[in-house]
Amino acid sequence: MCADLIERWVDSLSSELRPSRVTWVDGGREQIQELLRVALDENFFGERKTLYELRQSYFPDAFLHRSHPDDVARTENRTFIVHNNPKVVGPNNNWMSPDQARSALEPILRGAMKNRTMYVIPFVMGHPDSVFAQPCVQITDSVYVAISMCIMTRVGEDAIRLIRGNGGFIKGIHTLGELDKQKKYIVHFPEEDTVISVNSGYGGNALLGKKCISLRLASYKGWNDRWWLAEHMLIIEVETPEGEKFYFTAAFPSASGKTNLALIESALPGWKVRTLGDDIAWLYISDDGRLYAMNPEAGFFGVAPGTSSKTNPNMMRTLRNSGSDFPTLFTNTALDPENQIPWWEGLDPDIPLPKTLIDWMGNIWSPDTGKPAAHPNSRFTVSIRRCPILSPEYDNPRGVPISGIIFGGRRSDTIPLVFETFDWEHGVFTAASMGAETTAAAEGEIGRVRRDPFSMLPFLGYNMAFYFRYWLDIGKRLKHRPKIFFVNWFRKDGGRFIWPGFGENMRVIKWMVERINGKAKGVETEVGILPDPSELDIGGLELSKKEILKLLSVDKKEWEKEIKEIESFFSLFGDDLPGEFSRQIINLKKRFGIKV
Ligand code: GTP
Ligand code: SPV
Ligand code: MN
Repeated sequence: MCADLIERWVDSLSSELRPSRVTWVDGGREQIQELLRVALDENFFGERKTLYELRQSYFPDAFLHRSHPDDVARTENRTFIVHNNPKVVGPNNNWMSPDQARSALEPILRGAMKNRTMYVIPFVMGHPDSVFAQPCVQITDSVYVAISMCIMTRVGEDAIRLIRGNGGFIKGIHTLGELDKQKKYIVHFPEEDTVISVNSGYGGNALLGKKCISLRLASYKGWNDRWWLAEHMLIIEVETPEGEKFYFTAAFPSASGKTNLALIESALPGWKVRTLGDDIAWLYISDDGRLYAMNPEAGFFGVAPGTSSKTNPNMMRTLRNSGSDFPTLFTNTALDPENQIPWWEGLDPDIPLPKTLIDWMGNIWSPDTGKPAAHPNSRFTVSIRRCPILSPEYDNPRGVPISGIIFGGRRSDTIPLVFETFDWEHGVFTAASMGAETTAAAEGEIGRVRRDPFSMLPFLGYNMAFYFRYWLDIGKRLKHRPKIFFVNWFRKDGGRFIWPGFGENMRVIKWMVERINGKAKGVETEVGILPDPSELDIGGLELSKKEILKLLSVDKKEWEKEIKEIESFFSLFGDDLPGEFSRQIINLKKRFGIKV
């Protein structure tokens, strides 16, 4: 009956899209090998091959894909939410009416898969035996996307079983179309559990299980269901030298450190971290009154530049690990043609700059171009099963109980290295006020500070004011509320990062654990509770006293500017903004001695 359900849907799509073949993807080892063969033989828009085989002895099972040079990041201004009521969609999203969506998409979809294969991919987001388990089916005419979906999600039998039980599934329709930038649309229909994405083949635009389904549709669903949340968060397990375990989630905007913190190799002896997820967390209120978290994905789609054994040794181990059924794809990295291995800026010392180098577009690269050889948003797609520090709890259908939620973003100034908020309401308000510098993960200007509440601005499927209210409400319903922390690894002095970051971030996590178990007292400031400098374990770091004070400083002038920007952002939401936020703004101003 369920196969019928999918088949009927596939039939109706086939008559619209007109593929020459339909291939059902089961995610099995043999079929993936077949898909890889297809991709290695295929021309990508007549310009280059879809996939290049790399030297397997360095990165096992590794392949390189070059996307269209105009299609290298998420495209927020072509991303839409369709709803009858624009108010539900909110000023944080691009709204489309159902009619507009139909008339924009229908002409593009008609015959779009002519002379192409349509891949039908049934998959589950969330542990298949968990309360979350969302069965989905994506169709695509990109074999690269089909292989990527097998790495990033749980493809196959479980999905079919769940669809049979459920009688329905989330639908993803993806076609490369002509890769015409003007006709690129990533359109979400939260009321119909559907996403349609056309004219892009890249990352979050095309792997629909990721941002489209697991954040935009899922956040809407969670809000409607009133018991769960879909968040742009990593999940880690922290084990103290005494063997006590704490679970944290952390939300940083795109390309701002989630994958790195998720796989952190602790710089502190005796302190261990294990990974549960690096990008998306689904959270729910459990019967025991705690907030639990689960990673709905099954792979990492990580930023390559900057990744090395110096910064992220556990990711290098993951990429060099063998023994998974899934290949590893590198997208838009550079290539060392002599050794057939990928290369990116920051890979030194693992692989020093090779004598000759092909850039991410396939041209011979030379340093005097002044441009990076790998695209700044070049990425690897790798199964989470390859990760040597994967927590066994990743396979626990219950998820893990969260003790602390961390928020952060790139800020050269204003935001201290770490602080804890006074309580849940203050935490929600502060997360809602977050600003961060933009990165190469999305098209547009890079390095501009914009408000990115909860690091969800590009990913929330409904009105952000309603989301703020929902977060406040969740706090009221929790018996044991996680503590809410803020971090900033990116504060600068004279153009240089003050904090060493990466493995050393463990020192900050340690302080959080000591706030949770009551060992650290902290110091109250205008913005929250900061560590007393003596409470931060900085032994062995080359940081001057002046630098520590700078990292922990709260500057009134900088905050006056910050508060103005927060108020101006909040004004977008008018009366929909929770009343609690006006009180929080007044209190914040009062603590700074600013007139209210
Ligand atoms: P998305 O996959 O886009 O959601 O990104 P992400 O949040 O997982 O970011 P990721 O960990 O991939 O980091 C992005 C960039 O930030 C990389 O180039 C890292 O080298 C850099 N980065 C990560 N952590 C730190 C840190 O602690 N300090 C500094 N200075 N840079 C960091
Ligand atoms: C992000 O941009 O936050 C990513 C990459 O994780 S993408 O899948 O392209 O959204
Ligand atoms: Mn992300």
